[in-house]
Amino acid sequence: MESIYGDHLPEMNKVMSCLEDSVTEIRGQLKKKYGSDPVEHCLARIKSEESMREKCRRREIPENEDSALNVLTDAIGLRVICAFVEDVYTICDDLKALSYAEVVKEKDYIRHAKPNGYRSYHMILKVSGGKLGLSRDYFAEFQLRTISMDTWAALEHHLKYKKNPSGNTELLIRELKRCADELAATDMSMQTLRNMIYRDELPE
Ligand code: 0O2
Repeated sequence: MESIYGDHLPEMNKVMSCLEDSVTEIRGQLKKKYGSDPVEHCLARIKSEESMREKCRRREIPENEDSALNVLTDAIGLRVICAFVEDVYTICDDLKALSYAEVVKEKDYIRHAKPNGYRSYHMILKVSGGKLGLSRDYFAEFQLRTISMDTWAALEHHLKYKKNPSGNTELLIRELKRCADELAATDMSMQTLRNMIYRDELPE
């Protein structure tokens, strides 16, 4: 079967590498400026053929190249895991300043957590093909979050796909939300501690 991405996979990989390089450069600059790396780790992936087709079906849109590259915007995805909450916003600002991409959508699920407790900062970038010598523009999704937010999202993702034999779904949802809120409170405390320690060195 032909790829849902047509013959664009090589260019998509180039866009992904370019964005990864930009994150590395931003990290380097911030490390030089403030003495510590604000990013714990960064993961990048092209959404698998199977996941992309599944998402098209879920959205009830055609399983084709147009849907994968023009309608859905997360074929190229990067997840940046930061040490502290304020680092997320610092990295976001630097990504917004990239010369070859523009932000077309942002969702601040940190200040406005999803009802289930999910927290993360989502940003869709439109990467200019013209500026990178490519045949077209590409969308890429950034998910930026702290270690705690990432831990919760990973565990919730596991549980979401598990059958709940207890039948007590409401309790499960409530407990997941409670864990998310406790982790968020811990993130706030850790941020306060860091601000006390690095009072004179952090960005305003
Ligand atoms: P996958 O397989 O992880 O990629 P939109 O139409 O853009 O407003 P969309 O695409 O749902 O709606 O965007 P949103 O809300 O920004 O979420 C996009 C991605 O964030 C999801 O991708 C998940 O990866 C992650 N995410 C959002 N909500 C949750 C949540 O409650 N729990 C966890 N663990 N992850 C979440 P996909 O395509 O749904 O899945």
